[in-house]
Amino acid sequence: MAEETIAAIATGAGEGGIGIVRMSGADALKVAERIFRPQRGRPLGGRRSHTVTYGWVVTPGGERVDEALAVVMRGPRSYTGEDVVELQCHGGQLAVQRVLEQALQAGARLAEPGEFTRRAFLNGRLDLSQAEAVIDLIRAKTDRAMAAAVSHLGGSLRQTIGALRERLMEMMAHLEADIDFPELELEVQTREEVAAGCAQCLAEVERLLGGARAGRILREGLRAVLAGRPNVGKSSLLNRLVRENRAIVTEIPGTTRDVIAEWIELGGVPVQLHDTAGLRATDDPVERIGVARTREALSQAHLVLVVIDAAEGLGPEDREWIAELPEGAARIGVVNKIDLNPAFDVAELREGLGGAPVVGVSAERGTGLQALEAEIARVAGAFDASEEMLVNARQAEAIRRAADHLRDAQETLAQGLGVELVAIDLRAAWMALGEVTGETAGEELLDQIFSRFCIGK
Ligand SMILES: Nc1nc2c(ncn2[C@@H]2O[C@H](COP(=O)(O)OP(=O)(O)O)[C@@H](O)[C@H]2O)c(=O)[nH]1
Ligand SMILES: [Mg+2]
Repeated sequence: MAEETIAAIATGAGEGGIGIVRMSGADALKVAERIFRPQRGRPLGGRRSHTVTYGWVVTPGGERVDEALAVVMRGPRSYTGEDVVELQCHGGQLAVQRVLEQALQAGARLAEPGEFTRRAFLNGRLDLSQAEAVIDLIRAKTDRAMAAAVSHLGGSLRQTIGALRERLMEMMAHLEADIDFPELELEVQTREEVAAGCAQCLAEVERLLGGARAGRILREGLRAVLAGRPNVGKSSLLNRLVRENRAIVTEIPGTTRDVIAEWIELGGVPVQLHDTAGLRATDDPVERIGVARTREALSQAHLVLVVIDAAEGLGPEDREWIAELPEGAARIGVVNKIDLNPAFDVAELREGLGGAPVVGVSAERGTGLQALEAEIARVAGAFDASEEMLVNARQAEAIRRAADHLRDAQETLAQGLGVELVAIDLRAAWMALGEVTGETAGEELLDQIFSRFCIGK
């Protein structure tokens, strides 16, 4: 069954130099021919692929709607793999809207969100990891997130997953031969080979999962929390780091009651910096809620900036809350108000923080801030991974299931159970990995993915 021809505005809303209306499908050229008059020469249907024609978009009555360039790209050498025509007209809201209306009247249907890319996927022009990279690229907010999307768009994840699945397929074929011809007594050798293969695949899969955390931080940002006793200068530090008077600073302890979050970018990684209420026991009901919120922010932190007042040093109350910090979070000791006590012994604090880096700063004078930023950037950089490894949450979930099945296979082998049981585990891993590239993705999953797209993409 031939797919309907779809049309949509492919450029963003608002005014621009040009606006593009895109059409794709078996009748794209026919529809375009009805609404586009070339200035001279043959009608669009007679033009060669990948050529540009100057002319006018017209109504059925021949009235001019807009001046335009028509780009003809015949399938399969087009984005969707189908015949595609793009009409590049003037970038006003009304101009593109009126051109689109002509296309819809001439027989095209309005495209659904992501429908062009979905067709590209269904026609084998892209795999699912590349299709997802299209939307990640459009939404990228930092250089690294963009580089990861470009890498996936180029097929890096497709290749990695493809190679893994091929390897699994080979191992399954070996096992099938054993199951079908047990009299050949190949089993001992096969078991060893499959065990080695499983270990290799698992190592590769775990490498990818290592990138999942980094990918998440790139997309969602590194959560860094300023914590410490009241009045040590947390709010002053936030204001310095975001270069703006965002948080209220006073000499009155307990000024900050709610958690304030601001974004900065360090080392290509978005960092969400949280200022918090000081950690202390208090009778003030509002401050108590603030302290509870601080603890909540701490429990979700990737990085805790442990702020100490240089004039006071590390007290017993500090040791208490530091001991309760979440295991997984990185730490940086920040000795503020170093202007008041330039002789502060930094080594003492480093010890109290289990060897974490410590920097001396003065939020008031602005000293030591570069060193602090460099330390934060270093922590952010620890979530560095090659771009190809920066898989998204959906991909990570499928890869994690593949890892589980591979571990099951290892277990089954170790227990000396039948090879047909090992084959079942390997097949399950192979299926799970296929969800990343889309070979084994169901309709529902595709709906879910492509509904995140914008119309016209
Ligand atoms: N001398 C000095 N005073 C500071 C410094 N940083 C902050 N302060 C002062 O310390 C007090 C508390 O600061 P604030 O940022 O509100 O602390 P917070 O309660 O931890 O958020 C204010 O009076 C600030 O002016 C610093 O580096 N040196
Ligand atoms: Mg404060």
